[in-house]
Amino acid sequence: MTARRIDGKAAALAIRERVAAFVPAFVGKAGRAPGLATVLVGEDAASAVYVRSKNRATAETGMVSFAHNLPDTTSEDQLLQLVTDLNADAQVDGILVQLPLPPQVNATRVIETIDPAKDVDGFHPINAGRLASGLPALVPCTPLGCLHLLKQELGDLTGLEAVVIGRSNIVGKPMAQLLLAENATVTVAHSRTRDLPAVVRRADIIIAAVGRPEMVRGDWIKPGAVVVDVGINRIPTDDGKGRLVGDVAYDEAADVAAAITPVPGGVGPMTIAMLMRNTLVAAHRRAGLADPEGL
Ligand code: NAP
Ligand code: L37
Repeated sequence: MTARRIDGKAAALAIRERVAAFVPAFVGKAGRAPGLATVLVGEDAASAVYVRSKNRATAETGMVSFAHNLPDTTSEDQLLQLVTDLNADAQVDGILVQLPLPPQVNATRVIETIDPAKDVDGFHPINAGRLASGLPALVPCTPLGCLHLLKQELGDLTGLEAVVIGRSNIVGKPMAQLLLAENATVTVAHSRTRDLPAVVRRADIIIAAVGRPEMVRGDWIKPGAVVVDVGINRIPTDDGKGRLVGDVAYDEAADVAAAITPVPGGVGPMTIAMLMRNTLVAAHRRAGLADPEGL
């Protein structure tokens, strides 16, 4: 075990404290605190945990959270109506609709209905397009958190070989755009990639966002690489509680890598910290104030 363990919990706490420090000045200028509306539909256990953490972090940061918990029988029209109401609500700066949504609801339609200025998840096509075009955008929280950890570990990423495993709109694609904007040389791998181990062996930076427990093995990793493990997989244990593991075989990888994020305690807490950041930024832009500096 030679790799440095990247402490996402500590980095996330530091970001949340910095966000909190901006809130009183915002209240002074805008006459209200930044507000985040969360929308949880149905009973997905993991989603319920994450949304509760997000609401708690919002309050701890001095912002206001508006929690909407809807039954899994909610129709698409009902959800679109709620989003339309939140778009029109002046107290709400950020709208987060937690995915996955039940099958009767078309997630794309819901995302496209969110006001791009309130899209703190950065999932609206306007924000995805702005990110890809190098324009100011709201950027998805998980890749933003990964980038923060990478820059903390490596400083300038210019010229480094980055391999992103996974091409989802939530993680893989925006991650690739952020790395490209930092002048890394970026490869995006996916389920049709031929000889994934050989592709990953080229990488100075590995981002694993697949959803397959411990798929990335130690012998896929170039000595000295930095590994960011986005995967959250619950695997069964004898006591019935289950155990969280990432997409990377941690112990094997830690013998080869220079630094690696653990699961839990790595990217997960950063996702929530970056949501706080995006909510603060959205509030400033909506109030006609300059972006908070040094976040
Ligand atoms: P997703 O939408 O299911 O995408 C998974 C990606 O992995 C797809 O692009 C898929 O390829 C690729 N893939 C699947 N099997 C593969 C294989 N055998 N080899 C190479 N690539 C393969 O998942 P996601 O939303 O991006 O999430 C990925 C993981 O991150 C999940 O474990 C999720 O729980 C976790 N996550 C964590 C956070 C956090 O805050 N820590 C946030 C979001 C997600 P195709 O496109 O070809 O199907
Ligand atoms: N913004 N994020 C946004 N929108 C969505 O629709 N699905 C989704 C999404 N994903 C998300 O919230 N992911 C996420 C994953 C893990 C954590 C938080 C958010 C997290 O806090 N993880 C902890 C462990 C939590 C646990 O024990 O289950 C960690 O340390 O990794």
